[in-house]
Amino acid sequence: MTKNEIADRLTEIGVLLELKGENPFKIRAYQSGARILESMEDGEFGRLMAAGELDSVKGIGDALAQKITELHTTGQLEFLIKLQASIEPGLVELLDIPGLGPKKIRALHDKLGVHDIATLTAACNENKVAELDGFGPKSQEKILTGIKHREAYGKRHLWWEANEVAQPILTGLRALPQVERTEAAGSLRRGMETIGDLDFLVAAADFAPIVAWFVGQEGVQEVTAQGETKASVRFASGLQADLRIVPADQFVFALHHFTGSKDHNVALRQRALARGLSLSEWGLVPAAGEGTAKEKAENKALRTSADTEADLFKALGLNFIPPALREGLGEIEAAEKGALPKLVELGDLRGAFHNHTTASDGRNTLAEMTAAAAEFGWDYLGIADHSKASFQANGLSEERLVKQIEAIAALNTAQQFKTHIFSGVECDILTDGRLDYDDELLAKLDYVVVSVHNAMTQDEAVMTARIIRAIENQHTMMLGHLTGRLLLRRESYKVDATKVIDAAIANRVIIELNASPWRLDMDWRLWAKAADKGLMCAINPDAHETEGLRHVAAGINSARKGWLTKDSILNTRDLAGVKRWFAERK
Ligand code: DGT
Ligand code: CA
Ligand code: CA
Ligand code: ZN
Repeated sequence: MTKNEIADRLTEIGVLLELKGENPFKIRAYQSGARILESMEDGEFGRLMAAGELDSVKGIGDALAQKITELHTTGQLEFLIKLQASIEPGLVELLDIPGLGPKKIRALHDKLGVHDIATLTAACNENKVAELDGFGPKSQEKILTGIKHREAYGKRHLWWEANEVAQPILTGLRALPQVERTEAAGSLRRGMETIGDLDFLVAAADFAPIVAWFVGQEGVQEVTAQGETKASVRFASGLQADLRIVPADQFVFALHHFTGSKDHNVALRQRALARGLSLSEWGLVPAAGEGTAKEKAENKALRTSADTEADLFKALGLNFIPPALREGLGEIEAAEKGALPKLVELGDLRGAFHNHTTASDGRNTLAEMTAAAAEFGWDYLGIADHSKASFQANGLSEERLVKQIEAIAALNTAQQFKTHIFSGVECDILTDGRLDYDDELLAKLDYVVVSVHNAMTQDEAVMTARIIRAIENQHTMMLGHLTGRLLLRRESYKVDATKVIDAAIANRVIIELNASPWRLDMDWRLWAKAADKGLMCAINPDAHETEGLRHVAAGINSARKGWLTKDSILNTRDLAGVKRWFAERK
């Protein structure tokens, strides 16, 4: 870790200690340590570190020198990790609000019981902050404005919600006569679970009318930048969108560049350089010679032409790399060897498991959910309502679950729908890892999904053992939402994913890819390796209403980012195939 990064960590320690109300001398030691490092020259720092003489610097004592050394050599600091874990995440979030430092947050916490943004908002609305010593009506006002700003502008956005904004913009752009080609690029195109901003790319010769349309769209709250060939706008939700317009013969290069990711771009640019070529948003040109990349690219004679991204990749000796895989995680090496996977597609899904009905906390009945699945053309639909321990979700008692099994059997017999219904359950994993129903009842179901819904603050070892015990239950066929995270809203519970994955493989238990746009759990970053080891996946919408079945599309995004193929996803199999899988597992 570099000197300046270390200084940042020391500053962070100071802030966190202050947030905890620790001894002011201790706090000051970290603050001044950070300042000393910042003003030190890199060479001097390196020399002192190598000689082990950091503690000879005035203001850096033994303890601080040790921590700096640990950060420098390992890039981590045990002390900081523990400190971070010891503070409520809600309190740390409050630091983002302008005008609120650690001291003030401490006062709000101690005097008013404020521990996150919601409780702070409530305290302001009750005028309690205005009456507090050291605050006042003006600072209360400022805090409220800060909270509103943060909610509206400061955050990332769910892919699902960003895509709902993006699609009509694409449709609008395509309808303009000047627009020759257009695509959404950036993280949206790569299918990331959250989106910082939207990036639109247009090929055209006549720029002005397109820029005018873009900044004049309904819903634009502010035009944050406007030029001849580009513009940026902000919508009421806080989501921002960038537009760039390029000549048609640069479109593919610009599309590739602005699709990213940055890591992928850097790696691909290096590959180009190794072949004597320079790759940029303007084109692919010889690296040597006169002129900047842009000047060279403008010289058509030099630019390799490309009508599609496949041409671009081919010019670099690569197979086409789907945007989902462009994260700089080995995709270029695989493309070179012709070893890219044939990624799963939305059209591959034949049904889905883990869906709720009005029997627990869903908003549509069994028949309505089945009708919606039939309309999708799905061969089967799995119903997995909550179990009795999830009383807050109206979980089913034994009697009610037996009734549901009978109702599903009757619907299947009546053949009212083309879609077959599987009887499942989303059974709570109790705090010690036992399941919420006894074996006799679980045996009556087609399949059992097990999930954690309570005691989410258990420490990692306890939580991991709890989930593994549930996986080892002979009736368990799928594990629901591995970490319980809610994107942009709630952190994961602590669990050792590798151990759980290994246990699932050993017990032939599927881990779901919960496709709810708020979850996308298990995370795509874990899938490639897990599937390689033999883990099976099910893309489960966790639908609580008919509309929710559509969320499988978000799950497909993550599955693709996780390099998954049809073979490792149960719900790409046909009805007979799924029945066979269930039967073999029993
Ligand atoms: P986001 O918006 O935070 O969800 O993520 P992206 O990937 O959409 O990032 P954004 O909007 O900042 O930029 C779009 C793409 O443009 C990015 O994925 C790669 C490319 N790009 C942007 N800045 C750089 C850069 O400094 N270097 C390189 N190589 N590429 C960049
Ligand atoms: Ca972006
Ligand atoms: Ca952008
Ligand atoms: Zn659940």
